[in-house]
Amino acid sequence: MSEQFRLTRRSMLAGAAVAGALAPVVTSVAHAEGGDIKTNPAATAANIATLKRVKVDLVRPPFVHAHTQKAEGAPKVIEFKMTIQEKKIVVDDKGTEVHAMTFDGSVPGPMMVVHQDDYVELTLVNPDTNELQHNIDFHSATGALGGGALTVVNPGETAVLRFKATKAGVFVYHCAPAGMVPWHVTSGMNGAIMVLPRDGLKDHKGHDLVYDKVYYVGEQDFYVPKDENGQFKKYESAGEAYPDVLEAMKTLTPTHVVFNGAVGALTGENALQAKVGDRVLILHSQANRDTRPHLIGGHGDYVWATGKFANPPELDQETWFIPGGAAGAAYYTFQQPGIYAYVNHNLIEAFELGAAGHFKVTGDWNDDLMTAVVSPTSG
Ligand SMILES: [Cu+2]
Repeated sequence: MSEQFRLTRRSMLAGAAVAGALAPVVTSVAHAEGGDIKTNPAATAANIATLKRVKVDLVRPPFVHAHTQKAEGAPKVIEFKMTIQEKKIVVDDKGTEVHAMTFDGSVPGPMMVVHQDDYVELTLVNPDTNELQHNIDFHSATGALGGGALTVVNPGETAVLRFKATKAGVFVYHCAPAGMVPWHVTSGMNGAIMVLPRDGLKDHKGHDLVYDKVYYVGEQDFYVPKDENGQFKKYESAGEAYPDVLEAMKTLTPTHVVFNGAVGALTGENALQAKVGDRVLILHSQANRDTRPHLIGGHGDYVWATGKFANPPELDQETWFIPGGAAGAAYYTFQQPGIYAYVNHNLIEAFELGAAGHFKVTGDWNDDLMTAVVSPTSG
């Protein structure tokens, strides 16, 4: 058994994990320990040393850390740190539990923002209190499985990855350890990075699109095993749950499809806030499964459904399609006050499985846009 398949220093999960690790899908992960990748740090060190460094503290979604929309000055090295947390979370109001795997403790992991041609330098910490091996694959990065091959960290290990953000857009990142990729991703271990064009976002005519607010919605499908009575099962650990979760995953039928880690995580008191006139950028990722965001009573004025800013945005969208493994961006100026539902417009997933959030918008009502000419009246 090669070193790359060593899941954990703890033995508990060895049986299940090794079985998974031998799946043919991972045969391309020959570089998982970085062993046969030849890097040449000297070639780039001199260049990197001249660049300004900026340390960014990540924040919990749906919020996004402070950033400038246009880059200031030359490309920089943007330093991030994420600590992997394996933790039990409750994913609905019935107390259903998932042994989640998370970047920095949240599902999804935090949104990172840089500008095109900046260098992302991530310190990835896997504390020795964790049970599992993890890594990170950035869809925005080039080479080495998106960095997955260079960041395999066992409990107690830390890795530092640096990559150049050459392409502008919103991109998924996710954990992808050999043999366990879908388990880790559907256990919550995914997030997104936004690489802004250095000159900021533009509309279809090349004019600036400045946003007043940005929110990050991470959509997550969970596969919680059920017992013979149809009740969701509880487990002592991720390892104990693994065989049943694997069978539930293979049905391709999620038991929960949620925004930001749980049913109702973005509703009620946690609704996303805006005012009439606010220009809001909604970033939406789905690391595993297709989705189709829709703002009920609003629109996507400018939408990059697949999230890549070198393409002109589509205008005036009602619903947009984000394929699994991608992140999209929608820009909307709110016109009316009220509560808006923001949903996956597979309405079964929205209303029965959880894929819905709320925007709470304050301001004055515009009768010209809509008015109740005759309120519902009997007779
Ligand atoms: Cu992981």
